[in-house]
Amino acid sequence: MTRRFVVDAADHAPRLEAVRRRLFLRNGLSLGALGLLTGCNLQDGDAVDRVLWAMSRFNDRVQAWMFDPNRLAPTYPVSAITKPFPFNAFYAEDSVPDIDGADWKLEVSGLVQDRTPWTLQRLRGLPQYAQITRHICIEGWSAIGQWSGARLSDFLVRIGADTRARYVGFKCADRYYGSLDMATALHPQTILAVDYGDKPLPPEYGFPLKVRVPTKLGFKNPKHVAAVFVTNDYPGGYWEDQGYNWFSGS
Ligand SMILES: Nc1nc2c(c(=O)[nH]1)N[C@H]1C(S)=C(S)[C@@H](COP(=O)(O)O)O[C@H]1N2
Ligand SMILES: [Mo]
Repeated sequence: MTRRFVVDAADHAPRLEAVRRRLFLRNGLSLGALGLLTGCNLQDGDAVDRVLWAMSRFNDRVQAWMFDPNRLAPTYPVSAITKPFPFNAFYAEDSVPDIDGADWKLEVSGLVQDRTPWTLQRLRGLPQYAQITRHICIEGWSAIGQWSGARLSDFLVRIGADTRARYVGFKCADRYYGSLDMATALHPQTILAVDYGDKPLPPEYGFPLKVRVPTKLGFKNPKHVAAVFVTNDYPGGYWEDQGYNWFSGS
């Protein structure tokens, strides 16, 4: 794969080689090591960009194939929880969406049997799981928090999702969007978090619903989720479409 890539792009070979090495470093890092990484954007020319995008998509497929659905992200004791937990979004904290939980509904679409929207109360009626896990942001910080909610896998079964489909996508109230491969969506630690600590998720951390995916980097954890859909068409994501690797996890 690597050799063919260099031959095809002979004109750009030296430069591509350097960028390739950088990309491999980024994608080859473990979640732990990624904590040390600061965000770097791919700022090269069009040709280089296209090859990099193709490679990043290729890496997604290899990583998904290597993903072990039984491997769990580390969990921590209550004493390890980071206080205060950091806020992060593509906007400042005073622009956090103001959502009324009473008339909020989670929309459901795509390859599912039952598209009835879900109320918060109904989501809370599914078996709830509490997890203390580490959130790792690609911008170079990490923090430990406790999130609780239903397993996304239980929810997918309840809506009659086609779990042979490739992706589960999410749309958020703040124009953010994202997606997971089906194996990660079905992972036992992937939850529809409605509580932070022992209280409902506060607005800044994603009220009323954050998809908490401890096997993935922070940007793969959409907050203020408004809609979920099941699809075979690659849905991308807010940061993924700007160059971050889609799989971004372990
Ligand atoms: N809706 C929405 N979800 C989002 C984001 C965002 O801007 N909007 N930012 C992502 C990123 S990059 C991070 S690190 C985490 C931050 O979550 P926190 O505020 O709970 O720390 O949310 C992720 N999910
Ligand atoms: Mo992030």
